[in-house]
Amino acid sequence: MASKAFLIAVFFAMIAASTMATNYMVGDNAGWKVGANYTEWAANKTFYVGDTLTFMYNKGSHNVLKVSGPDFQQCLKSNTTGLLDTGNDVINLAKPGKKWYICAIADHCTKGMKLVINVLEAAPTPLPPQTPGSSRASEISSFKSFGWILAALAVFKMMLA
Ligand SMILES: *[C@@H]1O[C@H](CO)[C@@H](O)[C@H](O)[C@H]1NC(C)=O
Ligand SMILES: *[C@@H]1O[C@H](CO)[C@@H](O)[C@H](O)[C@H]1NC(C)=O
Ligand SMILES: *[C@@H]1O[C@H](CO)[C@@H](O)[C@H](O)[C@H]1NC(C)=O
Ligand SMILES: [Cu+2]
Repeated sequence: MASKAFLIAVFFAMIAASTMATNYMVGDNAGWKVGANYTEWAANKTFYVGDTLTFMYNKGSHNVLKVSGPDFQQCLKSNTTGLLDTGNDVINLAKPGKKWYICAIADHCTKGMKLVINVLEAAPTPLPPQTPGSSRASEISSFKSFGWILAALAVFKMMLA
């Protein structure tokens, strides 16, 4: 039955959408380099466990070092364990909390090659862009929840049939 297949497709599409991870290109088109502002880049982004960061740069010109908060403040390279230097470094944000990354080459860190982000526990169901102060967001939210319940009921009924 076509409608059954359609409902199954809708159901799994909703699951996929709600668990979709985001891959962030650090610096967007600028990539990982001296002269970009990574505080500004990270400013209005929300990172969740399961998202990934990709650092793109010319191999040999830069690298990526995960550091502690104090080392980050002072651009210290006291622990170079886990240094990444492929030029296309993908980091999986596996745990929540603050993460600090710097470039460990020359004085690049003090010149601004440093990124701090805060990773949150779980990604919520994505919502369309909202206008602050409007009640539309909660309407959409309850509409989506209703859709979820309908989809779940439909699949449950099929499983019984
Ligand atoms: C980077 O951007 C942040 C936030 O917009 C700003 O406060 C800071 O001064 C900028 N840093 C540089 C080096 O321009
Ligand atoms: C972040 O969002 C605030 C509030 O909407 C805005 O004023 C600010 O310019 C944004 N910053 C960046 C770097 O996009
Ligand atoms: C050095 O860094 C590695 C990887 O980030 C970490 O596992 C290790 O605990 C650190 N060592 C010290 C002494 O901080
Ligand atoms: Cu560098």
